[in-house]
Amino acid sequence: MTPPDPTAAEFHPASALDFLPRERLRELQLARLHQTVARSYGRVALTRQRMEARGVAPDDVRSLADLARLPFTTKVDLRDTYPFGLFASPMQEIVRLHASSGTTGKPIVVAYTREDVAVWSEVMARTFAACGLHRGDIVQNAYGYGLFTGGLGAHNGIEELGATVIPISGGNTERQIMVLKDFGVTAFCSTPSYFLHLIERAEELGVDLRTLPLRAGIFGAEPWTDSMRRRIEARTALRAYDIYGLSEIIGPGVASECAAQDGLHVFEDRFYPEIIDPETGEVLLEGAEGELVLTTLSKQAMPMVRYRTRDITTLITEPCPCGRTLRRMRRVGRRSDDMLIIRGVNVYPSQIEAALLEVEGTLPHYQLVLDRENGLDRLSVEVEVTPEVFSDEVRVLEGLRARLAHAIEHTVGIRVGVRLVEPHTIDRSQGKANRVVDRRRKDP
Ligand code: DLL
Repeated sequence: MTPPDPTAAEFHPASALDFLPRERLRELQLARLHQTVARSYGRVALTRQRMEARGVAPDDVRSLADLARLPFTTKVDLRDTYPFGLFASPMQEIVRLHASSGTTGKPIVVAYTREDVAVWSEVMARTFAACGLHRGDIVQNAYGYGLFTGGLGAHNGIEELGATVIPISGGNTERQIMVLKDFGVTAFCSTPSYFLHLIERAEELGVDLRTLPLRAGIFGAEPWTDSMRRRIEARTALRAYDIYGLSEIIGPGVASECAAQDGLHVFEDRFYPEIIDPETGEVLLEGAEGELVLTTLSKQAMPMVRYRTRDITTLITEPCPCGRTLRRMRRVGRRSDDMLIIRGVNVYPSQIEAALLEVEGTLPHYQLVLDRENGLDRLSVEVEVTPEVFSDEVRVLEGLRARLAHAIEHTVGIRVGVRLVEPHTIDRSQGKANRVVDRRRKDP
């Protein structure tokens, strides 16, 4: 692969930051880290209390390694200080609020100053540029607009890049397909699960996506697998890129794949990544798998020091063929809190997805159903089959079911029940897919 020329006309100027020499990048990181820690210490009561309790002051941070001396911030801290307790700017300087709906109770509220919005647009422009987009591209943005950061985050980035944005938001799949066909769309943004749903609907309507100019899919906001990517790419003419981010840090725009499609470059000049042992909180050696911890390096309204994402990944330090000097992270397949323990074995939804996709004849629409029987957790997998397979004989279906059960057992190490269901029985989400249905009644 020839590294792109950052001075080329179609390149967004901010992308030059992706190619800084590592030494220069480290200087920038350290200078910005000082500012962030001082700002958070000076303006956020929780940070000050925690740092004082540990006996560290902002001046004690002299190198990037000193970051490890600072306390973590967690989702619980955001809940406890709901709604505005971690803001470091007065409301007069805050131009935008977003919120992420937690699974329980109150959402988490995040804030942006005008400068924060500009940085967000910049990292999103770099994201799209890394995925090969430029001026002249027509981008259909089907991430949800609203309190979710996906819609507006991508929107600003597409405009910043100078490409054309179609702010269609999520849902109304038939209208999405009409716009895709009629507007000459070259790139599509949504969750991967929603795009799969769109592919399926297009096939039912007799629209062949392969004949359209659509050449890139910018997918993220939920875990997906390489097998899912291959399925998407095989049924369209596009290349599917993975992008990663979270509201607490900025929204989308934390990390992005590039043409190599092999790990996501972290925009390290804006967000400093560490990998820790989720049990002990210790920083792990380079190349080890663990929980991703992020420190924002230029956020004004809500600086985050050592935020524990719960996302499990690995940092890749080897140079990337694309020429970017930014380190990469492996795609996030699981979170430390989405593990199910079934008969003593740890099971992650993404492992089940990978196993299902090894077998032909299913649609990658699936759900894990948790039940409790005689005090024991039981997991079964409901998976939709393709319309062609569904109309086959019982014997064929039984063969498929057995192959799926075998593939899952091979991957996760335990036998789980597999139920084949008709096409369209599993709920389609416009945004993040809900993979786990918990039907366990609390034991009396
Ligand atoms: O999902 C921001 C986003 C929007 C990212 C659009 C990418 C595209 P939240 O709603 O706060 O923010 O959810 C963040 O989603 O901690 C991960 O667990 C998960 N997640 C996000 N991107 C990916 C990805 C947005 N590419 C949480 N792969 C994160 C796996 C992802 N998980």
